[in-house]
Amino acid sequence: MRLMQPFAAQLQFHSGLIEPYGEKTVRRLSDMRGMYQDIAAMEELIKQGDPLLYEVYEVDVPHEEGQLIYCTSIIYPGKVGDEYYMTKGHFHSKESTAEMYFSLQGRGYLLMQTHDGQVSALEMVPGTVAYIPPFWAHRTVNTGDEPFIFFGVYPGDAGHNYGTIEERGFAKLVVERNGKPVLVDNPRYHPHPTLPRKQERATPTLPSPASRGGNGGNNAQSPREISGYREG
Ligand code: S6P
Ligand code: ZN
Repeated sequence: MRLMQPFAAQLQFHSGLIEPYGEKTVRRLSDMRGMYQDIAAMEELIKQGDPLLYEVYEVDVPHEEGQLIYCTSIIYPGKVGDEYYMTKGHFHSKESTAEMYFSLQGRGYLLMQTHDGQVSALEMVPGTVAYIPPFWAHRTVNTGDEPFIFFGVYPGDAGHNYGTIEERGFAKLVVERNGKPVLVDNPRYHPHPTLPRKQERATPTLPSPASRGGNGGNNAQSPREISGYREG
């Protein structure tokens, strides 16, 4: 690994812009074909102008072991049918790598799941610092009416595996019911075929009381810091 010089970037909390950035990813609805339930609503929105769903600004750091990649994600408000705008979602290619998300603006949910069927949904509001442990796929959802902006940092050699989520989907969807976000089962979810399934449980609504003690012995959550549920 070559010796790098220390550097800093400037992050605007209100817009999510981080400068200088090395790469900007832009995802429109047409990049998300197959990921929303209401295909007719999706095709109609694409026809009407193909809305911008989210952008990611990534600082220029080598994608190699030992480095830390950092970036901001900006998910715009909106829905496709009754499903909120969301990211594609991915596992890290090197699944033993973790990630942290620091929520800056707006509100939303961080959906996570493992290959063996465990599911987690954490509410994200400004100030929430969420930890995505190794082996958890992750997707973020904007459930508010303003941009949902968060800062993320992850190992340089993590890489991104989108294919598994493209094929199998997420076990849970975040949809609007009576003006509120609710977590429901994804009827089109294809569980991993070779792994034993967790027993099905009733799907709670969001937000629900925080579940405790299921995060590997970390008891540091206060009632204000976390709202969501975890299955498995
Ligand atoms: C990268 C990290 C985020 C996402 C971004 C967009 O490991 O989790 O920067 O890349 O939020 O989501 P996605 O699923 O399209 O990469
Ligand atoms: Zn990630």
